[in-house]
Amino acid sequence: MLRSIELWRGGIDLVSPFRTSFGTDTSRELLYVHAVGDNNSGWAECVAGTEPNYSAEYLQNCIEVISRFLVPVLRAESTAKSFVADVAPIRGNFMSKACVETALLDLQLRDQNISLAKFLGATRTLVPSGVSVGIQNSLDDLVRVVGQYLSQGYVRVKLKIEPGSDIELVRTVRKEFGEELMLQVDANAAYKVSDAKHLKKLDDFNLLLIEQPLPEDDLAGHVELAKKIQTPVCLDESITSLETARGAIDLKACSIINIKPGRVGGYLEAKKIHDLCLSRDVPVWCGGMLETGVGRAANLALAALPGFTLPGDISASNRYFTRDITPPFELVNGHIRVPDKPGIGVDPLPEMLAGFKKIASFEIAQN
Ligand code: SMG
Ligand code: MG
Repeated sequence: MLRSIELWRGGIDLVSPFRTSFGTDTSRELLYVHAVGDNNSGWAECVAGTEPNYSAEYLQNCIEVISRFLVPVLRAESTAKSFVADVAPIRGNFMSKACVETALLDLQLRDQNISLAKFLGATRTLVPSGVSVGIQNSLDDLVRVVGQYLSQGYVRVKLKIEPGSDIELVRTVRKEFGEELMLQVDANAAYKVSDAKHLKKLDDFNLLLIEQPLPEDDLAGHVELAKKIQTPVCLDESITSLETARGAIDLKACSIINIKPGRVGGYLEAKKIHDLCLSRDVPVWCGGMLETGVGRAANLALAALPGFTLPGDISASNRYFTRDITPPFELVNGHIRVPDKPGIGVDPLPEMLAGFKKIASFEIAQN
């Protein structure tokens, strides 16, 4: 039985600034939802950023949505599945919904003594690890940073690009590290469909994919672009549900999908998108939102499913933080181990949680 929902707020510095086409992050504001039951409790991390730049959602707004609209639908017997059904009439707000859903799922799986990986249908115990490289100040810096990551064992590199900082970056990294390197780019919606001719220059570099070149609502633009370039188009921001995934595949707006549970309302929806993509031969991979160990643990469970045939953006803890909130996730030959303990399989370390503030606690009515 669910007894209460707590909201915990904190923050953590990144080891180095992370620059994308929409801005630079030097730290991560954090919101955890803690679902407290009779015998166990579940944890989840909200993936929303401080500002509405990756998507319309942002952290302060998630606190409002969770407190005002999501917690009130909860009952003592709520499960992740019943919660998803109960919040269906509430539009959007996928990151808020995902966070509450995941905390409930973690609680119920701990009660049932089942790991999230097992519950979702994982087929692997190790997940190949890619790394997302932010826009650097110079090509020399880029080569140095990529070289460092490769020496640590990352099996795939993603370069953030934006207009004015794109073809040369890819050319330089290809030249320096060779044809064998698994390489892809992410534009975070920074281009227009009229840039197709320019983006076609990327075709020379044998990239795995280009991620979210155009704005999230420009599906028609992605259809047109995908016809004009050879580099496979992958969607991230545009995919917010099973329905948008199906639409994008049917329309041929993309041939690969980045699945982020936080962006699609949670792990149950993420699993449905995975199943659809598997049945349609659309490769998927697990994205990242600079999560701490709480969010990373759950993503590892998802990335262990059979349709995740491309390495994702789940890097080791030390790529992000000097000290993670959970025991650190480490690279082992370019892979990260999938947690096998019940639920998400990790807890925030008490000494790290001590730096957080419990900003709200909601009692759930008991029948
Ligand atoms: O978690 O390693 C990570 C970050 C991966 O590049 C990454 N995420 O668009 O895919 C993406 C970005 C979104 C987050 S930018 C703050
Ligand atoms: Mg992306």
